Amino acid sequence: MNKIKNILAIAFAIILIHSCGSDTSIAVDDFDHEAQALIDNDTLVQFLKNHYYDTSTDAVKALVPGQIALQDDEDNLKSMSITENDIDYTLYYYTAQIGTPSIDKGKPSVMDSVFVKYNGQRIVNTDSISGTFDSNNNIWFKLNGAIRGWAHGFTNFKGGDNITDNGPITFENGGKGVLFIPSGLAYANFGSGNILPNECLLFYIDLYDFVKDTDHDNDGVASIFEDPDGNDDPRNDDTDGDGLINYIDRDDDGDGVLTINEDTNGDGNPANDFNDVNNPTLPDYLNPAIK
Ligand SMILES: [Ca+2]
Ligand SMILES: [Ca+2]
Ligand SMILES: [Ca+2]
Ligand SMILES: [Ca+2]
Repeated sequence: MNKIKNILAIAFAIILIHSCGSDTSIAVDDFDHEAQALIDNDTLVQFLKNHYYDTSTDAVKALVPGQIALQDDEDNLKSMSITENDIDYTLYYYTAQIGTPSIDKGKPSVMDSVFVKYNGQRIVNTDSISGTFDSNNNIWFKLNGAIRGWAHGFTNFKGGDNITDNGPITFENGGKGVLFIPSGLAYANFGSGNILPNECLLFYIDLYDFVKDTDHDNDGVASIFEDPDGNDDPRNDDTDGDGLINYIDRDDDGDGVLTINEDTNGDGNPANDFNDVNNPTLPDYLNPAIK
């Protein structure tokens, strides 16, 4: 299983990969991201008032009499508050199906790898949608490498059942919906390809499958749990200060013993071994005093 996870972890990620950790980090430029977040939210709210979800074609369309605007569709349109780089964003998502798999693994975390179908479109002003700028079917993504709107958005859906039978890869009963993403959780003030700076995006998504508790470095601690500072973001934790973030560091405390081998009780989980009487709440794999 670990081998499979490792293969999935290196699956490539086309254009969605470059939102964070690059040289052009959002945090260091002098653009007013806070003001843009407010503008984006106004844009999205207006858009949601002007459009509805056509269940017969699974498409977002301009509002017509007799239909319920997305903004008023309380059963299916939800939002989530997300703070990134100290700025508060609101991500909206429409749930056509949460997912009803026969084997229920729950929902992916922001660090998991997902197998998806998607179709991305730009929200142009508040009243129109661009053509597709990017789409794909049957492709793996690492959510922590995708735009943040994806990482958070997919956590609201469940994977489906693989019913492939000597034919094309086929899934059923997976999550299906639409993400409405503010620019700050997408390509921000840089844009990308056909996406203009500060443009909000819409993604039709199908979540076919995901690797529950994806473990990028195969050290026995799932990436989502390699978060010792407890801020729900494993992308900022580097216990030994060696420049390798813990979730891709196989020796997290830099003591020369691989994390996977700091498993005294041998249960396959290095996170529940505590052998330092002077520091009984610090797991050995994060404690360089215990090798
Ligand atoms: Ca953290
Ligand atoms: Ca690690
Ligand atoms: Ca170690
Ligand atoms: Ca253990």
